[in-house]
Amino acid sequence: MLSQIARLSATAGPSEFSQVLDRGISALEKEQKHGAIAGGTVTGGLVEIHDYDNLAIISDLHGDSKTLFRILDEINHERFLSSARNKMVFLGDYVDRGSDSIGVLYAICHLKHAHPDSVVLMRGNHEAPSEFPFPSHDLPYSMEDRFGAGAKAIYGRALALFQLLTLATVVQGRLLLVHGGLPTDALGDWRQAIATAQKRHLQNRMMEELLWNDPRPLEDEDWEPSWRGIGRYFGSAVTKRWLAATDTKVAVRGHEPCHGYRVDHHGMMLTIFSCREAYPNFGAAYIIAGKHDLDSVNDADGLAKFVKKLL
Ligand SMILES: [Mn+2]
Repeated sequence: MLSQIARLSATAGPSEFSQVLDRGISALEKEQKHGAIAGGTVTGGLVEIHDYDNLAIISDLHGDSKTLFRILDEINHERFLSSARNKMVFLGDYVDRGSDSIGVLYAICHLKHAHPDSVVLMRGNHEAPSEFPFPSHDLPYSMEDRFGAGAKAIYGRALALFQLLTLATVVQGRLLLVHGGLPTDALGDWRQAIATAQKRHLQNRMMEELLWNDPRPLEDEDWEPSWRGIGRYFGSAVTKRWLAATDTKVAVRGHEPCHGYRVDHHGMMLTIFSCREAYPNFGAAYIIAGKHDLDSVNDADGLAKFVKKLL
């Protein structure tokens, strides 16, 4: 059965879609102002979750609303999100490549507005500031296609939404969540660095590396240039430093298609990917686990037990 959000998103016209975007924006502005969601803190681009019952992690969607709606269905999202003690974290890359970026944007804004304390929306490199190069940013064209003359204003609202998205999420004592990877520059005050990365993205590399980096099996150096032409490939020493600084056990990220999930950096890093429309040769998966289960997770292989692959 098609969920209610699926039906609403498929029929939304320009004014209804703008309204949903604006509701997502105001929910994000509110939590920035309060500096908090239930059981956690919000400091600029950083969300820290201290107190929760269950955690779901959904990774790159790339306009694949069909897979998103299947995942939401499997999680029984209405029930899951009705408790502010349950957290659903999205790792970013909502748009581009798939056929329904608009449906995915509609869904995440709708969910954030309806359940502001339960939903964390992170930023992917496809939601980066416009100063960064987009290799394949087709969102403006899909908007023009669907909304005609109103598309330009709506795209402007989407860019305003992107600026408010979270850059890193720490699940206390356990997980460090980012979209791309871990920054390679010397780690000073990491909270401050992430919190201000949006404001300072033209002055330092923090935002670029969080959104674009990829883990690689480098043992003799911290990083090497990325084939993406932006961001860096980083080695396990970088991951080890970040886990120690943030007092977490596993780093979780998306950004690269894989067969459900992939483990790197001697079990310190888990990659997860949640769409398949634009990547038919890979698998889609998500994570769902109770706090009790997560409290006993000490590495990526332990976390992988809670990866659910879509059949
Ligand atoms: Mn990405």
